[in-house]
Amino acid sequence: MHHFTNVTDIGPLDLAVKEALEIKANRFGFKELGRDKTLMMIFFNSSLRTRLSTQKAAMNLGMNVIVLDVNQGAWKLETERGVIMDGDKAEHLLEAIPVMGSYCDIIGVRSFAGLKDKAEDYEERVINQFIRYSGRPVFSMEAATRHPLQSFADLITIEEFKTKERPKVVMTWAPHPRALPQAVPNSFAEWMNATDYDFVITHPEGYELAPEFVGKARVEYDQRKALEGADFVYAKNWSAYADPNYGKILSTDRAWTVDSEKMALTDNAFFMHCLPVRRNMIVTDDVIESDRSIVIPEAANREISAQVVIKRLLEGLK
Ligand code: AN0
Ligand code: CP
Repeated sequence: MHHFTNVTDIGPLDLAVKEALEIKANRFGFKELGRDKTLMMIFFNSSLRTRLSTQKAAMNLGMNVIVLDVNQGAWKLETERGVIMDGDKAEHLLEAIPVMGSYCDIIGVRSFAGLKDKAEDYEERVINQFIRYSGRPVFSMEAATRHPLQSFADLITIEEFKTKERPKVVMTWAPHPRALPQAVPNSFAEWMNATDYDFVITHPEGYELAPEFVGKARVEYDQRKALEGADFVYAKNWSAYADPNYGKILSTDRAWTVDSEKMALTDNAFFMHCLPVRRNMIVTDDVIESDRSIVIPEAANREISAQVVIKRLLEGLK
């Protein structure tokens, strides 16, 4: 594997999950692979899980790790070409990227959507510039349109907890006070569509995701109907994708919050969320604290998904 930004980079999902479960049972079995190799993690946005789990995964593989928070201590970076740099930005991304590449063997990048210019976000300008100019294998730690390490961890978690061959997985929009990217739901849909699960998306009118991510999923506007018989409930907020409302909040209706009455419509479903989650906006305290909530093992699997990806990138270096 040379780069990891979406589901197609990982190849057959059954093999990826098999490798993940092997690594989970033997995390330190590949310590020689990363010896004297350096992972550089570049954060343009905040993180708890991605930062910690990815660093842990790299350490399991024997790597050295450097973390840079671009907005804390580095020079402010210009990302547009042709700009006369007489403002507050001291350095251009086009110099910063190859310099960063010169100090490491693999680069992880987190760069969220700006939610102002749809074309710019959906072109994935920042991570694509890292791929083009760093000279290193690059993986996404959540880019503008996808969060594949999260979706891979979600898939591993569903495979571990499912009791039916073909579970019903329902991704439901839920309210949130700030405008959030579509990366997590886009990516989750992309990975679920690559399985043979019964996959349903439910959201209020106006929150339709990009058709290339919705794919073959069933879209149901009635949340209660969507939840009937679900085996997994995957809650997430996202801002509008469709024009002219790109990046906007159209609703904060707490009638969409996942509560115990909604969970009672399911087939005793497991509750999932990528975290961080706002309680009593996205999900009530009792649901997230219930014995059907698997948000903690889901987050723990981020170490495993990251380790599979970094291992494969290390193998690709040879
Ligand atoms: C981010 C998002 O929704 O994309 C990161 C989730 C992993 N969430 C927030 O900014 C709250
Ligand atoms: N789920 C996730 O990516 O969390 P962080 O934003 O804390 O990394």
